[in-house]
Amino acid sequence: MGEYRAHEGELDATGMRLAVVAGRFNDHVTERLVRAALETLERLGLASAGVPVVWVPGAFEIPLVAKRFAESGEIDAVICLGAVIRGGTPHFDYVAGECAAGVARTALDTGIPIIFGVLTTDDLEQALERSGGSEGNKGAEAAASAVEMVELLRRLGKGAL
Ligand code: INI
Repeated sequence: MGEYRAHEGELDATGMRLAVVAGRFNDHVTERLVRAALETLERLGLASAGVPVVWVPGAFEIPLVAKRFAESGEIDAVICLGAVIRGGTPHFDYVAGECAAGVARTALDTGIPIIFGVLTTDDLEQALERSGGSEGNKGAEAAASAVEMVELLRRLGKGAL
């Protein structure tokens, strides 16, 4: 392959206005995601004291609050954190599907990065693995994705292409 021009956002959160929306359902998991997200933001230069964390009943409610933040004009990106665990209930597909669709739609409708840090797993064990266990922490990844996207969009907005 020949030369090409790559564009990637940098991981410096200094001065960014970020918000977290977290689902209380399965909060023993989502609490671990929230903590990892805030720790990551601290590491990337943003004091967690300045990052609002809004708890909603469950993943289904996340998009509505994310939309409120995105439309406020005061937030650069929203980090959505939740845990939808199948556990043999058909409810899973509705909750997980609507949450993902709502998050995606809100990002496209508002132009603000709405990051999908919502675990969708078959069981609790998988959820624990992905919230600080053997598979890392989706909350930390989501926080880094938010910072990267804010920086990337800023750069593209300045005509970097
Ligand atoms: N919400 C979740 O965040 N995770 C789940 O696993 C879950 N399950 O399995 O039902 C869940 N349901 C609640 C849902 O998000 C709403 O809060 C509820 O339906 C009220 O609208």
